Amino acid sequence: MKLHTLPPSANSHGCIAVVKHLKAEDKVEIINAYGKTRTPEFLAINPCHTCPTLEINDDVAVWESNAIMRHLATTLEGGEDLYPKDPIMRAKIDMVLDWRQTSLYKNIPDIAYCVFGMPVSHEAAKKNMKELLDEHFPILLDVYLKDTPFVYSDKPTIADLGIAPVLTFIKVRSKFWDAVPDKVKEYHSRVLEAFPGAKENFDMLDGMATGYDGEGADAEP
Ligand SMILES: N[C@@H](CCC(=O)N[C@@H](CS)C(=O)NCC(=O)O)C(=O)O
Repeated sequence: MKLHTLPPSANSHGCIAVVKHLKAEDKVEIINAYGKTRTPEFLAINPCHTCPTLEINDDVAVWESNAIMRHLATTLEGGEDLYPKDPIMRAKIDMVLDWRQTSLYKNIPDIAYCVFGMPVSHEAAKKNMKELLDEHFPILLDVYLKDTPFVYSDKPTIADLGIAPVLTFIKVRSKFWDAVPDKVKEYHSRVLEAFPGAKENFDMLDGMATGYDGEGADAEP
């Protein structure tokens, strides 16, 4: 299989971490697709032009990070650890991965995409941060992490790999990061530290986020 990634991108991080954690680099070639996602060759594989993209074979490719993490964890040896087969546990992990896409992530672009030189609304960023603080972090801490160090689990799963790398984006605005509850910060570190194989990728985004000094970098949340 071939995994097309953007190395500093949180959306690629979970998939890279799964491959490295399962020591499956001989079965999954990790490719840097920076600057290539709009080329005819890439669009022929994934018309949505997004990374991560997994080429399963010459005829089949899938995209969307959660779908890829699930496929890797169900097909690679040892993957059950990261995506347990128990149907109830799997339903919870799937629910949290959907929450990541539909509730958590939509608050990130206006907070952080200025780091990529993209236009953002600073007003929307404040509104998004308030939503994270008032609604989504309480759900994360008081529901998903209520009794366990990882999402519904004593061991990290792909649900944690969906969430934690995204949180790094908040560091683009240092005062926003200061406002993040300590327990969320501790969870963020706990997950990233559980996947040392992807440290290089996690650090790339962290460096970009903490190094940002453009407009909005010192805005109050
Ligand atoms: N919902 C998608 C988002 C993927 C996505 O937006 N990827 C961006 C980078 S963060 C990308 O590949 N952009 C390149 C392009 O659109 O050309 C996922 O979870 O995989």
